[in-house]
Amino acid sequence: MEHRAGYINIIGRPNVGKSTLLNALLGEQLVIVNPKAQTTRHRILGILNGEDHQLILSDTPGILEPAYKLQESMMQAVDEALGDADVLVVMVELGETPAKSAGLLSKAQRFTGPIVVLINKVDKGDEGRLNEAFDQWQAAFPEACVLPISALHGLHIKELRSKLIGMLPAHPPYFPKDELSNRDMRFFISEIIREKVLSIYKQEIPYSTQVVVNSYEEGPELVKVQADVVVMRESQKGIIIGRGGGALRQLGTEARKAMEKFIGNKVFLDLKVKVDEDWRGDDRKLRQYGY
Ligand SMILES: Nc1nc2c(ncn2[C@@H]2O[C@H](COP(=O)(O)OP(=O)(O)OP(=O)(O)O)[C@@H](O)[C@H]2O)c(=O)[nH]1
Ligand SMILES: [Mg+2]
Repeated sequence: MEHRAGYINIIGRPNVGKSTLLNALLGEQLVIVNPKAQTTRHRILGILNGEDHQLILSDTPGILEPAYKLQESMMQAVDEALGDADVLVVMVELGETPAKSAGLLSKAQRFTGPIVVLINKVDKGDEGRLNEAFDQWQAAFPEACVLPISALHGLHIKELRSKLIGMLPAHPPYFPKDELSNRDMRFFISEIIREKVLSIYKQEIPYSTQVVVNSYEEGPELVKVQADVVVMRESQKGIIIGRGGGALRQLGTEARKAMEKFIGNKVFLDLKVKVDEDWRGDDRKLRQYGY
């Protein structure tokens, strides 16, 4: 039996639904999803293993014009994904036009392998809008296969999964067949906390926050987690904590519940808030935080 394996790398503008798609294709909530843009900051692999195939999906940060060093690192993650893709998945959302997505186009059109263009969030529009979008994206990528989907509602996801498996080259597996990601539990735990920061706090706070998991100890009945919420300025620390500590308590409770769901065990979460001056603009600090 011939084995197929390869990298299917998903790129697109912020917030179009790349992480939602990764989860939908895997059939589990591996990576964080949020209505705010710039949720994903890293390239994260999700591995779908079958007897005769291994589909390695890459989630990537949304393509933007970088304004600070963290965003530069995010765009390096996108370039890396463009470099090793066997198949490139270009995700757009209904209403997005090629004319307005110059950054995405210039990156994707450099890719010489097979491309699948996904028009996501088709649940938000009617047939007329979809036909118009279909023609525009097919014209922008004449060689590509263009497919309408809804990652959130699972529309055409099964068909897409089969199609992607069929596009994989003959290759032995790249990873052990029981591996689901290139990231470890500490990473996903820190992402769960960051997702709650995105949903609880406003404006610049989520974009100035980094989460570090210092310890993760699995006991028989309880997992103990100690993590730092790192912000850029003293004033932001005050906002994270909130009046009487209320906001931090809410963050802790919501993050703990999400972790318990993810791990399938009870969690004791100890959260501390720290200031690291301008961490997102400093190469050395970014490297230290894993960017
Ligand atoms: N209506 C609708 N919403 C969707 C669909 N897919 C994703 N969304 C929503 O779009 C928002 C962004 O989804 P994400 O998966 O975080 O998007 P992303 O492209 O990974 O975003 P970044 O990581 O910020 O680049 C979330 O609120 C999702 O629930 C869809 O098919 N239909
Ligand atoms: Mg994402």
